[in-house]
Amino acid sequence: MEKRLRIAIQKSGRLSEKSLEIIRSCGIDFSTDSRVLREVASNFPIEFLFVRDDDIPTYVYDNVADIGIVGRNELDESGFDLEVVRDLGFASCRLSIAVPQGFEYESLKSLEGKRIATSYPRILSTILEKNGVKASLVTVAGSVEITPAVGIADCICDLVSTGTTLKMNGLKEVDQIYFTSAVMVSRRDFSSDAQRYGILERLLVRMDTVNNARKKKYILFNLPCDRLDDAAEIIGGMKSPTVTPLLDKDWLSVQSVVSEDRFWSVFEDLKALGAEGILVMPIEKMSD
Ligand code: PRT
Ligand code: ZN
Repeated sequence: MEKRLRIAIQKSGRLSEKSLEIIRSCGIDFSTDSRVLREVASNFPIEFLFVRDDDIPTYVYDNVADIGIVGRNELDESGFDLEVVRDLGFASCRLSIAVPQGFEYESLKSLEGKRIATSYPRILSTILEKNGVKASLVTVAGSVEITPAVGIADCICDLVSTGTTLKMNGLKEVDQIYFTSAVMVSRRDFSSDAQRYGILERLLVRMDTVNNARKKKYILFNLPCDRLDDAAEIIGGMKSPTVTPLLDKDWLSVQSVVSEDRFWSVFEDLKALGAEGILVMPIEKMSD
């Protein structure tokens, strides 16, 4: 029987939708019934396990799943030595120290001897240790923000994205100590399972192809013939722009690919150079 790549994905939460979208953007079809914990794709050898995000590093480490999509924070907090095969960049946020009004904070040293509530004791204690700070950690699974108000901690260390939750609980973010986003992980020795690893490689090629395309735009414009060299310079890095003659012998049609981050400056410079009829198109897939 053909082996399948087993991927662990968060069942329901901040990572779920985007994780599934990444797989779908690779042309992989599957149905998602929220009651089902296991699902098989119809057109690619991949099987999904829908689980809590905290369990994903364990499942991958214990060979229950081959790969998983999880926040780097959960991976580091788990302590399992897994391979990060791709940083996916979404669900990014930070782990911050936040204090109530009246708490004088200057640096991590201000935490000496304090009680800090957190759901990330491993990550926090590593950072405190590196900075030579001794504090007592109060580990809580959730609602960390409430702990100073109820008197079980002096301050907190928690994930922050917009900062609204801290403000609503009368806390002030004073130090950003760790940054995280979603990552795809595998076991370090996974390549020894040649068949399943081969499926992962196929998946990664598809993911990279889609990702490459998202960062680029396809641009097409008409240009007076004598400006072609200048246009090539503006676009830059273009090995072989496709240049097509037009019926009007003084004009050419030029096509190229431009990265998203440079797009507007290229567009404006081409316009200033005399380019006309500039068409810009998204690219769906792109291989190097
Ligand atoms: O049920 P399960 O265990 O699977 O899910 P969960 O509730 O443990 O996790 P979930 O879905 O909340 O978060 C999954 C991952 O998303 C986290 O591990 C992070 O990697 C990432 N992420 C990104 C966040 C946030 N942003 C975030 N803002 N995780 C949590 N928060 C919380 C934070 O703890 C705080 O309570 O949101 C609140 C702060 O948000 P702001 O916008 O008010 O600052
Ligand atoms: Zn969780």
